[in-house]
Amino acid sequence: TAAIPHPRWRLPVLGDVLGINIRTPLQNSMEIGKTLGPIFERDVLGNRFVFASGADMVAELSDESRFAKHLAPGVASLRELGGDGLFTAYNHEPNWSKAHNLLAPAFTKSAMRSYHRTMLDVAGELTEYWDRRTDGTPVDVSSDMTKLTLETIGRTGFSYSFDSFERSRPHPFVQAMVGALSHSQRTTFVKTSALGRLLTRRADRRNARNLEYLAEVVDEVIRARRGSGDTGPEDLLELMLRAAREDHPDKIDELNIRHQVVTFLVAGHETTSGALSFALYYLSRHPEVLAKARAEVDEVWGQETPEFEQIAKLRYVRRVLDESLRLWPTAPAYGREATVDTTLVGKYPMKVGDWVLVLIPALHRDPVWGDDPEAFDPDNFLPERIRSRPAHVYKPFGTGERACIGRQFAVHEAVLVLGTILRRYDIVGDPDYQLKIAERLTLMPEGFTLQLRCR
Ligand code: MNH
Repeated sequence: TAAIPHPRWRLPVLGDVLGINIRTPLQNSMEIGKTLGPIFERDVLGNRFVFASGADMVAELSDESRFAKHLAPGVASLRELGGDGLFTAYNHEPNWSKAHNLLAPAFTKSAMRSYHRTMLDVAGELTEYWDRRTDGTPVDVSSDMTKLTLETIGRTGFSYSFDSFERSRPHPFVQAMVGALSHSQRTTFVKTSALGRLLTRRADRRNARNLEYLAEVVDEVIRARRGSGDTGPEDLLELMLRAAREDHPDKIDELNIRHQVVTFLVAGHETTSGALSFALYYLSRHPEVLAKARAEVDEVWGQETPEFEQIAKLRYVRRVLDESLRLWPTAPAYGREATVDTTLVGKYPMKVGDWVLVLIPALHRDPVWGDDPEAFDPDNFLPERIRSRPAHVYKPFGTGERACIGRQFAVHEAVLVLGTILRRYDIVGDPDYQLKIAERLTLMPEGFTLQLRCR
């Protein structure tokens, strides 16, 4: 067995305080990993964290007969918001399998086909909105991608519109959600001490107001449906309400339905928005990639409105998305716990319940990705290159039974939107912009703007 390395300067009580920035814990961990290697530990105010990112380690951690999802502290504190909803449920909670079974039909290929029209409509609203901004005024990419993805999940999942493109400011749902995610990220560790709990009281009160507001929006979404008669359109909400009406064995109660609604409204848009924003950033920085992607859209779509099948035919655009999620997986870490006493890569003993965090951006820079893993290269996802790498080295959507249920949804939406933008606009990034990444459990480029011109 081997010792797990940790930073050199370690204080009693405070732990590894050097290099801590509560606003960018993920980027700090990546920095530390550069010197400490593919497995290391950090002590944050007396809380021990092990980060693992070696390809061999993550392959083992993906073995569902030895490991399972672990709710790491930053995610566990989101239970205030998501309760035992799909994302924040503990593995043993009965509502996880019930909701998973109930909602699985909403994530099949035929379900994706049924969302296609709505996704096109929302992309159309984005271009209408952007067409009015082709006079050289820069558009704030993350903010507009968030309008788009929130609108898409609202309408496809709940037949509810946030009227995002009619607003000049983000919908208050977005502000409250960003507040809640940031609060959870910033206060999780501080709260392990009595002093910390005292210090966060003000922020806690603000957070309580955010949570209350989010709950009101969920109420409103459900009320809007109830008002529309007995059965609504075949969407996520209808699947849950119908199960309750028909006394289905997997039915979930009212409280859990609320947890699922807020879970999908948050999980269903925040990460996709970041993914689109990073992809647009890289496209604006790599003219040769942009030209190739656009040529593909012109060839496959021409001037027609794309049919469902024509989205997946944008193979190169898909590789741009995959490569963006390689460099900046927007849900950048997930927890895995041992379900049996075991030894990780033959060196690090783990008892049942011991857990590690998979640091996805570091895994995505493992030597298996070649000798310049920082370089943006969509060809990393050519089929022959994928085949030449071991399995389990690409995990933007997590792993196993608790992996992302919305993966196909996100990919269909993102490729559709990138194709739409590339076909319609010349996009010009600010040449002086330095990529800066905001963290609020998820990752998002901050302050990234584009200038648009209709082609
Ligand atoms: Mn998503 C779980 C990443 C889009 C709904 N998602 C996860 C996990 C990752 C993830 C990683 C696993 C977390 C863990 O192990 O703790 N998700 C993404 C990314 C995108 C994304 C990078 C976009 C890009 N996710 C979406 C969309 C939806 C969605 C879109 C819904 C429409 N995700 C979920 C849900 C879970 C999840 C729900 C929890 C699944 C479960 O545990 O059963």
